Amino acid sequence: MKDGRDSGYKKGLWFLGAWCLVLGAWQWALPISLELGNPDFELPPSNLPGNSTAPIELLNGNNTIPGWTYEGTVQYVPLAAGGGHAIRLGQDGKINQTFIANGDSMSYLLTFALSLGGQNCSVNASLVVSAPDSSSVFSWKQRYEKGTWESYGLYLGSWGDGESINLVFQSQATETDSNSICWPLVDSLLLKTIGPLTQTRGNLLLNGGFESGPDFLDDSKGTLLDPEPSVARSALQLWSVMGTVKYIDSKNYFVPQGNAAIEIVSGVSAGIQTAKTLTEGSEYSLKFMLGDANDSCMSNFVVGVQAGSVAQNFSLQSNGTGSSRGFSMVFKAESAPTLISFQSYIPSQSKDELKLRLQLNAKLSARNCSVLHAAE
Ligand SMILES: [Ca+2]
Repeated sequence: MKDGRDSGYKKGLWFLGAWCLVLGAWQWALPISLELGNPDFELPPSNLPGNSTAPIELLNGNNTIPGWTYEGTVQYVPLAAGGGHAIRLGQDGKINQTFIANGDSMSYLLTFALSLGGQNCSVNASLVVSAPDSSSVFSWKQRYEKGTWESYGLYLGSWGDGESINLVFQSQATETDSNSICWPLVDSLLLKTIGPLTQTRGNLLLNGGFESGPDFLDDSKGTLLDPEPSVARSALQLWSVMGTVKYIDSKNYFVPQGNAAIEIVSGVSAGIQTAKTLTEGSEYSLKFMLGDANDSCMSNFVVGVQAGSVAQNFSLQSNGTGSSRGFSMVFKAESAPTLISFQSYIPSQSKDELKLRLQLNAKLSARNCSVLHAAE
């Protein structure tokens, strides 16, 4: 009974905490979705009826596709029944679209669906997504199934109001024999802007609830975030990314608190890190929540947490039913900005742990300060 009451009490606090964080995010960093032209490629090329079931139509220079211009080998690809259409970027394939930046000091975050690799090819071409001052390469990774769709999030840049921004997708292959290459498929673009983040009440960490990040596609399997060493250029605002982590939403996943969380797969080297200037010699407490992914995996999972010079492993006994638990760690600030990181723990023997997932929400406060501890 006591556990039940405690659990209800905790849920109430989590809810209140989440409400404060979300309110803070809305107040200071209004996210805006921007409309790109034909972002899902469902408006067909000019010489192709929309209901075409032809396997592949080559965009050959005699037609146009609404919203986009293209060069090289670009194919308009019908997907499985009811799955709509996508673009395949073949040899030297490139599509681009120009949009006008709206508002100063906004971060532009892009989410898109990408399918890399195929069953019958020895070489997988990569995809390069670029905008003024930014260029990101997406390559097939061994741990993902070839030819399946994944959604990726990335930081495109930050520009002045009214600037003309050229968004470019192009294929990149190191091999010259194009017959042995599988080319990338692209679909479902979502563009979003976020203003500068401001500290929310009771939490010294900016974006500690991971509410500010790229958008999620409908029925999202989570948005993958590739390694990004710079907090200023990270799609997960103000957190650098080590390895590849997954950004998940509460609509499609169990999330310990708020609308979004970071999922770290156990056994794969990955994590996130931020930095905060604190008062030297003062004690701080870092509170965070860990939750399992509600995927029926029963095991003990471990995350390595570091705040300044204090490093500690925390473990959560998961019953695979979407449970979560709050943890905290006390540390003393030093003169340099304090680095705070959460990293997957690599088990040396147990293979069972490879499948486990971990979700995080983090909060930092000065000790003995009267604040709402959502994770307490
Ligand atoms: Ca589509």
